Amino acid sequence: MSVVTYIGMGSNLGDSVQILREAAHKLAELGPIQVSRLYRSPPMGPQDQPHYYNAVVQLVTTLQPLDLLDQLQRFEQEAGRVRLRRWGERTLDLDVLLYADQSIENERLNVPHIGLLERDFVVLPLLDIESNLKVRDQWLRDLKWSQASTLTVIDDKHWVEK
Ligand code: A4P
Ligand code: MG
Repeated sequence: MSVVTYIGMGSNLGDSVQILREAAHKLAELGPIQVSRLYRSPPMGPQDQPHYYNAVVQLVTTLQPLDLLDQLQRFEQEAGRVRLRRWGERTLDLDVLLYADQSIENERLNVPHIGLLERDFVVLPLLDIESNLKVRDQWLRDLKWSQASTLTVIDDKHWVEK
């Protein structure tokens, strides 16, 4: 059975836009996708690292949660990801933000993704795709900073095809 999932994408090393574009193409091999606009955002965490490029992809897939995580981690490896420091720079970060309306807690996976509600670079792209999303009893569209944030829109929803 297919479920609707949302994947958060971030990159701040290498040719980030191209890396995110390739990641979206790989996600499209797992099922139908829709993409958010493309954003640039100041780093959360250590400030001595480049700005991030962020986007969200909605993926409809038959993969079970851990199988989906395996695929995301494979794509991260293929993008040459090296683990340097927590919240530090990376060529590609792919996070499972939402998996249907399920709550998942095990040693490999926490869904909804921890910190989702505090991160404008996750919430605003989610709202590009779906304006009716409720996470932990909170409507995303009602979050105060959902109108004004530190994000810059870099490109429209067609950035993956360019
Ligand atoms: N894991 C648990 N839950 C999940 C999930 N829902 N999705 C586990 C994906 N993975 C999940 O991840 C560490 C472990 O988390 C995985 O092995 C998986 O089993 P990681 O990607 O290797 O570690 P990380 O990403 O360095 O750590 P962390 O704490 O997850 O970092 P975040 O929270 O992803 O933050 N600033 C801006 N502006 N934009 C960004 O995108 N990203 C980060 C990374 C920091 N600052 C940023 C951005
Ligand atoms: Mg991650």
